[in-house]
Amino acid sequence: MQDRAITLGEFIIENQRDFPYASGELSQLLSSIKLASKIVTREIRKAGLTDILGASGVENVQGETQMKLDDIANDIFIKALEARGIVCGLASEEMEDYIIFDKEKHVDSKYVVLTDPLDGSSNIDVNVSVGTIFSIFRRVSPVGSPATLEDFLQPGNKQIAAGYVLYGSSTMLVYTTGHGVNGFTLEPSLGTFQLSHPNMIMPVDGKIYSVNTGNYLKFPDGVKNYITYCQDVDSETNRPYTGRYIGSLVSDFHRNLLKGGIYFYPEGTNAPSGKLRLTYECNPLAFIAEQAGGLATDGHQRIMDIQPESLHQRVPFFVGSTNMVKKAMSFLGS
Ligand code: P6P
Repeated sequence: MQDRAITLGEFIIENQRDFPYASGELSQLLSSIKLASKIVTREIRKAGLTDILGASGVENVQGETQMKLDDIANDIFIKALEARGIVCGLASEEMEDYIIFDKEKHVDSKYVVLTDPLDGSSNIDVNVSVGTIFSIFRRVSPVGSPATLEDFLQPGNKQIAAGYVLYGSSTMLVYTTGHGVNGFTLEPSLGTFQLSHPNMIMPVDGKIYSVNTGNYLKFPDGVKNYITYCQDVDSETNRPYTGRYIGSLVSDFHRNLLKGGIYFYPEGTNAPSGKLRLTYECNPLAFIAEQAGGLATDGHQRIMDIQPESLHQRVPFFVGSTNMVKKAMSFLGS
């Protein structure tokens, strides 16, 4: 009998003990994310043939141009998560406020989800890979009552699961429940995610740095000095490093997770607190990074120790190989 890779559903059941408050709840939750990611994959793979490329004509709460697929992906995740009765509310980059799912059907729901349903969507029109990022918390408000803002503003160290979907040359789902990181690749002919990257480990060192050097003049001196360090010639420390910046966070993060590297979006005069959002971009990727042996900080403190003050709060973000992030921090006075 030909061996086949274990499916995501089989993997979850085998590892159900890893998910607190178990009784199959993780499998239901991830199953809805699986379904949504397959539907998003279908929409993305034919985007050039349907009228879903380009801007939607509105701006999101960030004041950024919303792409048609941002809105479509957001709706897909809302419907998929609402269909299962275990999530009581959802916060998303595409919505100013969180939404509470129907109280009757979700009266016993224990979890909330925060997501960037389609990060890097401006790349869609030029056929560059994009991603979904998600973060899962156990609610802190009483079960049986509507979700509250407090449920969504928990520090990242309270996450019970987090992950991303990369819509790249293949569609991959990578997640953690705090017991390591595992990657699953969508087998399109079967429509199943199959374990392709078990126990993912981020190299503690790397030779790749990902930053938008177009903002160089706007960066603080410490960041400029670290970029110069990356570009200096020093064979003993494998420098100059290679610059790789796709402009799609999930893609840059995933490559650095596999090969080693650092991604950073620091504060600058163009973005006083950086660009990336703490709750649904930095926290979930920080959870993945740390579970894979990497590190994620705002340049000074662990991302997952930051107490969020608002849903769309931005923070400077340095994430990747531990030794590279620590080196960058040393240039920032940390
Ligand atoms: P910039 C996409 O909008 C995103 O949130 C990340 O995916 C990406 O890394 C970053 O912003 C790109 O921003 O300012 O370099 O174009």
